[in-house]
Amino acid sequence: MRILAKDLKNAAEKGEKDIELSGWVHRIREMGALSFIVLRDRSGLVQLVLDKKYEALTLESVITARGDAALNEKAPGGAELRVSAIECISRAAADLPFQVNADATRTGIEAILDQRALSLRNPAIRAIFKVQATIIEAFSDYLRKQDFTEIKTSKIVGGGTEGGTNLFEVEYFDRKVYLAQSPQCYKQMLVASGLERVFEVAPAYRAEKHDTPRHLNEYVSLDLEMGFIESEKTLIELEKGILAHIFEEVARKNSAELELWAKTGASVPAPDAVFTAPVISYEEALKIANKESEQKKGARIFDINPDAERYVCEWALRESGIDLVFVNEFPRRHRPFYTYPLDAVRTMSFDALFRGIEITSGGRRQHNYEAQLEALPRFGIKAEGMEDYLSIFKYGCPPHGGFAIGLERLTAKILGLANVKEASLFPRDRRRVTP
Ligand code: AMO
Repeated sequence: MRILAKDLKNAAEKGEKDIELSGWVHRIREMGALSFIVLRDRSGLVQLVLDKKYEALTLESVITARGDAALNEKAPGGAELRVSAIECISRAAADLPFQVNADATRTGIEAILDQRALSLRNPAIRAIFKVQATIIEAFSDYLRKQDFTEIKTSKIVGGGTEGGTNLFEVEYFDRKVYLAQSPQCYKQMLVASGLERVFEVAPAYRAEKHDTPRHLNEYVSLDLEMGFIESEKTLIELEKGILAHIFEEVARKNSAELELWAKTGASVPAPDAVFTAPVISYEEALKIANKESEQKKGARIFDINPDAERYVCEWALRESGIDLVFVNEFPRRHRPFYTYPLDAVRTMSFDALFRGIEITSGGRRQHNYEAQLEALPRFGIKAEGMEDYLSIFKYGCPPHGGFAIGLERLTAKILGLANVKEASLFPRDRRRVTP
């Protein structure tokens, strides 16, 4: 009978015989005439005991072992397989360029990323993507239950949406197009199409030249957009519900994965605590950040920069017991052209800051055709080329808004990873386009 590593103890308790396990050779230890092999499959690690040396076996070879299950308190998982036959299905070359069974928290990021195909075999490194899968599933499920429709929009676009020059140019037959910085215009169009509530999980592209622990050139954006809202406050409440559900699901499904990153402080906040996260204005956030900064560095802060994000999160943790905080009412000069104004200076926009970093931006959008036309030049944008987008406002569009959560940032903060690149399967940075 073929079983998984995680089920061996149960099989041992039942005294099951002639069991088969298949997987990779994680570790080999020889003691006298006995060999102890740790086998790794998708469910975990188990110990195999052989009463002879298996000279030809190498680390990372793929094997099938048969034998009887037996309880053994000293073995990982509390059981072992007493092997009667072993078959090497795919022998790994002995010159492994990455030590798969090493402690991931002590392995350098460059080695991890250079050897991605092998580093993903490390249980802790692979665990990052189990947690990430739960985040995507919980985000999507929560929204489906709220009557949101999942969409997939094109990543090849005619122009930018988020401002700035961080666009990747692509040759498209005989003309230049760009990789989408976000699905912003499309998600708004789809709200106006009558879908009203949409979400998308897809890559977004930013030609950021700087290499920082918080930026990727390709990241996964958890986007949503909904019609008939009055202000960003509805969106903040929605995001609280989503985050609480994500944290609940990660705690429920991924306790083993969190355990593998215990050294870096992996944990999720209690779902209930999410609802107590403070909502403060941009002005208040700046005041808080400056108070902290004056005490610590003596430097003035003029914008919600990475230092300010950290300070405001530390404040939120002290004030409300959770290092999650929503900052709203950003000044118009700091937000993209599509943002809805609150007054002459402020907008109905917000960011979510979690454990010291911005994980979300969002807000209500301008849905008035004339007002949008008038605003464009102030952002240095020409209406020509934007006709498709602008027509949604011209021909009837409800008040609406939405936001986007950066998947890698949220994953990294849950697991205590120092760099978002660790939370991207095949990260793209200025130098790295392989594997
Ligand atoms: P923004 O540009 O702030 O907003 O992006 C939203 C969230 O995406 C993540 N993010 C990134 N993660 C890794 N590397 C990057 N280079 C990167 N850039 C952004 C962050 C950020 O908070 N259209 C709006 C969203 C909206 O209003 O709906 C937008 O894209 O977590």
